[in-house]
Amino acid sequence: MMCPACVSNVKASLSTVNGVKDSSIYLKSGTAEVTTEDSIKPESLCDAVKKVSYGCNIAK
Ligand SMILES: [Cu+2]
Repeated sequence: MMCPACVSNVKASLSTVNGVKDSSIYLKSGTAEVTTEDSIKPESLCDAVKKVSYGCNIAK
């Protein structure tokens, strides 16, 4: 993630995942904090991010 456009791309892709309630993207650190329902696996979030061509690592 390099610019605000990337941030909105990632945020938009996360919001397409069923069960995602909210997300905050931090451009400086290149990280995202996502609030989801308990049934959502981090992998599903990464898949969504990768679909829009960004890298993804699960931080937990
Ligand atoms: Cu960008």
